Amino acid sequence: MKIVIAGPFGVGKTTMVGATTQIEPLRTEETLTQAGTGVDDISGVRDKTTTTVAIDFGRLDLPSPDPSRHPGAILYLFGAPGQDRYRTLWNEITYGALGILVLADTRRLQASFEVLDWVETRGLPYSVALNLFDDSPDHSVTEVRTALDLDASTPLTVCDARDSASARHALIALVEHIQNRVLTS
Ligand SMILES: Nc1nc2c(ncn2[C@@H]2O[C@H](COP(=O)(O)OP(=O)(O)O)[C@@H](O)[C@H]2O)c(=O)[nH]1
Ligand SMILES: [Mg+2]
Repeated sequence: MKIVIAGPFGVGKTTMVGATTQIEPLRTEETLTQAGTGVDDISGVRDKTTTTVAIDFGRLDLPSPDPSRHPGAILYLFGAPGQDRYRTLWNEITYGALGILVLADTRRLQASFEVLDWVETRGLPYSVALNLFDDSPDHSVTEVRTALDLDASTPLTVCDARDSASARHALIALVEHIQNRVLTS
């Protein structure tokens, strides 16, 4: 399954691919420079020193806990670059994808709106994972669901993108959502 991990700049996409992949991840990080000043919105992520300029890529083998009900899946993970100026690339990256995991950050929920709007236009199954940071405001999942105007059927999980089990859990929620959509269509 090709899965795209989307979300605003600095939300933890590269971190999540790195935490879950079982192969050496492909990374395309470059140092943030003055050239991005006034172009890229780094508000709220001031400690960030590098940025993804093309894609992150990783692979995760997810054996089924119950093969009689669900087949297992091999996930090919494509992390998208976060900045708006890569929008054309976002369209390319989703080509052939079966689903999108949108990472969101409660410190900057607004930044996820635009990504979610774009994801809606792709018409692919998607789920949302809140990546918790140490200074994330304490909002309930229900409040976030309302703020992001998510459909009741859209999975919303909470994760720590640095933690492989937690990040994996967010990906499994998406895979199950995709499989359920296939089974019910
Ligand atoms: N505290 C905390 N920091 C995180 C978490 N996920 C990512 N980070 C840090 O946030 C920064 C931005 O993450 P990155 O994966 O590069 O974001 P991307 O722009 O979405 O690819 C990095 O310095 C990460 O180490 C998290 O769950 N908790
Ligand atoms: Mg990145």
